Amino acid sequence: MEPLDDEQLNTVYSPILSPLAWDLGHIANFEELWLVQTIGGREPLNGDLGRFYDAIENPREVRGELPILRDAELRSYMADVRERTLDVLEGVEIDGDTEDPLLRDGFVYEMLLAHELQHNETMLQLLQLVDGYELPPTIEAERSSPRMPGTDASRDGETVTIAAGEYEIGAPPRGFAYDNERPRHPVELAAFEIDRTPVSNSAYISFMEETGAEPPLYWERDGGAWIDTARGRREPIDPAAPAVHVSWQQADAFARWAGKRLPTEFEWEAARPQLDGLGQGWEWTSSDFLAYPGFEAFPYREYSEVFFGDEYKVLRGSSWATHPRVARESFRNWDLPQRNQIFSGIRCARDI
Ligand code: AVJ
Ligand code: FE
Repeated sequence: MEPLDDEQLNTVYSPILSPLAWDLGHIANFEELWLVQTIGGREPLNGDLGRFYDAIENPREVRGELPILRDAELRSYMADVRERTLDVLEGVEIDGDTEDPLLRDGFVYEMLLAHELQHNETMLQLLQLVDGYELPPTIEAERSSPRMPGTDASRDGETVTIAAGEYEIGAPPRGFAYDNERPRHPVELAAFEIDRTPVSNSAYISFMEETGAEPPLYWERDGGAWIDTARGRREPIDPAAPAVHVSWQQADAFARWAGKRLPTEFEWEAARPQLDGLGQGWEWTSSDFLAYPGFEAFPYREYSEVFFGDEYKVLRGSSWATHPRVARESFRNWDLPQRNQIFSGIRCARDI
C-alpha cells in the first residue's frame, strides 16, 4: 500500500469492490475485535467505529460513503491495534490443552493471519484497476512465474483418472481450518477424468474465436492480438499462461464447448494430490457453497453460514495473489457466479 496516496486509497474504483482504505481499517478492526477485545478483554480504541467495518452491515457498494478512518488516523489506528495485540499475546496461553476453543492450537491467531492474508488478495483484485500500480517484487515474481509446472503447454490435454470410491473430504478436527471445511466426511464418487492443467489463454482464445464468447476481464483487442490491460499496462497475453478473470458462466460454457464439464468441489479435492497447479488461479467448480453434514458455525456465523445456499459457487485452488498459508487442500473459496474481478480460471473434468 505504501506507494498509494490517501486519495487512491479512498477511491471507489468499482461498486462491487471496496476502497482500499476500507480493507485496511477492516483488517485492523477485525484484529482488534478478536484479539484485543475478545481475547484481551479490553475496550475498543474508537468506541463503536467497528460498525463501519462490519462486512455484513456495510455491503461493498456503500463502503465509499462510510465515515471510515483515513490517512494518518488510519495508519496510527493500525499501529495502535497491532501494539495492543502483541501486548495481549504476551499474557495468553495458546497450548494444545486449553479448554477455550478460540485459543486451542492458537485458532484465533491463525484466523486473524488468514483473514489479513485473504484481504491482501482482495486488495490485489482492486489494484488491477489502478493505472500504473506496480506490484511489490515478491508478488510480481509469483504472478509471472507460477509455483507449479502446470503451464508447460506440452502438458495441455493430459488428464488424470480418478477411480470410483469413497473419498475423505474436508479438514481434520485438529489444526486451523475454517468452519465450512468441517467436519471431514466421506463422499462417494463415480470414476472421472480431470485435466492435469488449467485452461490456458490459447485454449480460451480458440473458444472465443469459435463461439464468440466474451473475453476475460481486462483483455482488449489490439489489431489481431489480445492484450492484458490490468493496472493500465498493455501487455501481450501469454498463450501458455492459465486463463484468469473469467466468470462461472464463462467457465461452464468453456467446459461444455470442450465436450467436458466443471468438476464438483469434491472431485477437485479427491484429485488434488495428483494435480498440478496451486497458485495458477482459483478454479470454478460446479458446486454451490453448502454446509457439510454436521456443520457447526465457529467462531461466528457471518464467516460462512450466512453465505450457504445456491447463490454462490465454490472455487478451489489458489492464485498468484493467494498467500500459500491460505491455500490448504480443503480450503473453500466462494463467490457470485458472475464475478470476474477475482483471479478465477477453469479446469475441466469428464465422466468415464
Ligand atoms: C472467502 C473471499 C468469500 O471476502 O467475502 C474476508 C473472505 N471473510 N473477510 C470474503 C472473508 C471475511 C471471503 N471470501
Ligand atoms: Fe474480512
